[in-house]
Amino acid sequence: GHRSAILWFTGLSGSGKSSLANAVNAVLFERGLATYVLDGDNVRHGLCKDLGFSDADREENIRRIGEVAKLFLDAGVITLTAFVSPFQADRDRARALVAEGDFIEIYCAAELEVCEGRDPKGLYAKARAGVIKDFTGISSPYEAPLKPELRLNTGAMALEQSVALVIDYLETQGVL
Ligand code: GGZ
Repeated sequence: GHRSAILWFTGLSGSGKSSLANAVNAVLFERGLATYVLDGDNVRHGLCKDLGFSDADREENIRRIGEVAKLFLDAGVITLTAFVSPFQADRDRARALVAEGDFIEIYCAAELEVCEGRDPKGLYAKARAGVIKDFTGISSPYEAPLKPELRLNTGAMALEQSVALVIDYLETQGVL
């Protein structure tokens, strides 16, 4: 059968969250499902444009995203979120908004060295130089998920392999 769910991707900047969420989204779209990707591009420029990257602002960012994802879930949309979401407590609060099984935490577990090596936007270099403060992995913590539904080494695996593992998981859980 088909059912709605929240696919919550978490990981460092450059870990491949957005790429993976968008690639999974493309597969679901091909299957004719109602889906939506929430990411920094459509959330931090609008709903959360008043927020920065202090711990408190990240907490509020994730709180709002969790509430929006819950609304999309209620509307029957498979919702994919791609945010660093570095704090376990904030992810747990988002999880607690919905029924057990509807929240699928997917840890994009690329090593810091790999993410920093990619540095497509030069943000790690700026963080190392102290130009950007409170940068996750450099000057702000990342709490690795304790019990994610899926842990993918997105630093080593090909994108298509990660996509296949997510799709397989959704099939075993009856989402697809
Ligand atoms: C982490 C930052 C920061 C700081 C700007 N720390 O690779 P990106 O660019 O596209 O993804 C990062 C994004 C993180 O925003 P989130 O809303 O996902 O963060 S959180 O869940 O913690 O609220 C990065 C960019 O914004 N960025 N400054 N200081 N990432």
